[in-house]
This record gives sequence, C-alpha cells and structure tokens, in this order.
Amino acid sequence: MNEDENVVDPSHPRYESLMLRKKVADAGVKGMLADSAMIAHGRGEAFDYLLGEQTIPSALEATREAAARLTRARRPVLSLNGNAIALAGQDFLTIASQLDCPIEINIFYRTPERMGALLGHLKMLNTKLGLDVEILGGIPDARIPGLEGPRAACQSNGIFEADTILVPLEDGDRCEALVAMGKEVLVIDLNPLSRSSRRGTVGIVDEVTRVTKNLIQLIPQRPEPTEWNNNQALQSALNHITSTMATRFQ
Ligand code: PTJ
Repeated sequence: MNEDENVVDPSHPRYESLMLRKKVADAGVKGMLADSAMIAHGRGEAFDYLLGEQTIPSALEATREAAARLTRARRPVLSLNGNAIALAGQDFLTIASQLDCPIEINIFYRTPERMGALLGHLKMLNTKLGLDVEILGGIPDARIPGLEGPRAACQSNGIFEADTILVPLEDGDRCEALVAMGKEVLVIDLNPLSRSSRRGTVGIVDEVTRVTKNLIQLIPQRPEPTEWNNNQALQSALNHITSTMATRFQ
C-alpha cells in the first residue's frame, strides 16, 4: 500500500485485506465511523487470518440458515452500524431490496454528525443502484428495553417491531437485549467467542463482505429453516481455528 497516495497495489499478496482496511479508513475520513472502528476491524482481521480468510463450511451453513429465516420472517430488518455500512453498504441495500425490508442505522457511538454521514452515504448508494430501500434510524421513537444511553434508540416501524434482525458486528449487550425482546437475531461476527455470536439465534463466523455476497446468492433460493444448533456451529468454527493452528508447523 502506498500510504502517500492512499492507493492499494493490486499485485500485493494481501490486496483484498488491504482494500477492506482502506474502505474503513476512507469512511472514517468521511465522518461515518466511531473512533474505535479500525480497532474493531483489526480484531476481525486477526480472527479472519486464523480462519484462512475464507468462508468455512459451518459459516456457509449459518449463512444459509440466516437466509432461510430472513425470507420467512414477517418483519425482517437489517440493523447496520458504521463498519457494516463502510464495508458492505451496497450489498446490504441489495439484500434489503431482495427481502423488501428496511435498513435501520443503529450505532453504538451515536452522534448527529455520524448519523447524518451514514444516512447520506446509504441514500447516495440507493440512488446509484436505482433502488428505493427504506432507510430508518434518523428519527428514533422507541427504545430497546434494558439498555442505557443513545445506543438503545431505535424506530418503532423498524427494529422495535421486527421479528427477525440481521446484525453485523453487534455489541453483546444489545444482542442480548434484542433476544430478550423475543426476536430472532442473526449475527455476523468473525469472533466465535464473542457474546454476540454466543447469544444470537444464528451466529455467522465469517467476514461481513463474504457473508453479504453469499446472502445475495442464497436468498433467491428460499432455503428451508432448520432446527439450528448455534453452539454446535460456533464449536465447528473454533475447531477449524484450533486445528489450523495445530497443523501449521508440522
Ligand atoms: O458504528 P458503531 O458506533 O456502532 O461502532 C461499531 C464498532 C464496530 C466500532 C463497535 O460495535 C465495536 O467496538 O465493536 P467491537 O466490540 O470491537 O466488536 C466488533 C466485532 O466484530 C469483533 O468481534 C470483531 O471480531 C468483529 N468484526 C470486525 N470486523 C469484522 C467483524 N466481523 C465480521 N466482518 C468484519 N469485517
């Protein structure tokens, strides 16, 4: 990566990883992200490295399960934070359009400036794609019970009334609070040990941009939901990481 020109050389062996990092950096400059966004991204990178930067079989199964539950939901909503919008905003709009559901911007570190930047970015992408996805979050009129502060703010016609919510890179407290409201919570998180992965209904242990690409393929197939065993799927992801580490130097 040429730091001066902020250009990533396509021949670089870590081109794709560097491009994702650049997307986060660029969104930070536009005021879309939390101060800790790059730290959160780096934590994800570390787990992705251990997964081999690939969609492992248990993650693909979890993504299929999420697609099944989203397509059958009565009121699905995609709850997006700054990192998710920076990395995969365009794909999330495509998914919302496939499901005919709203996106709600729901951020942990909420300021009017960040909300304005994120709403503006998604509206720009909506226009660019020729879509008319409803973007909520700007006028919160409800609160997620059991949570303190601005991170509980949500919209009654979005997250509050939703029965099924897709939450990439979710905060553990809010994930638990959404589950406590009786919702199906579909989590995207590279860390199989995180509270969100463990407390969600379905935890997808995969990088968010790979998950959105897979969801776009899977949703039109309308797969059937199963009796999902989340602990078993997370254990498979953990087994993958530990077995890769155990065999690396043999
Ligand atoms: O936009 P806001 O204000 O809602 O803030 C968003 C961040 C991400 C800064 C905030 O939620 C945060 O601090 O998150 P954490 O607690 O660091 O958790 C981030 C989780 O997401 C970690 O478990 C990471 O492993 C995981 N993660 C990071 N990048 C990715 C990821 N999972 C999937 N794909 C990624 N690209």
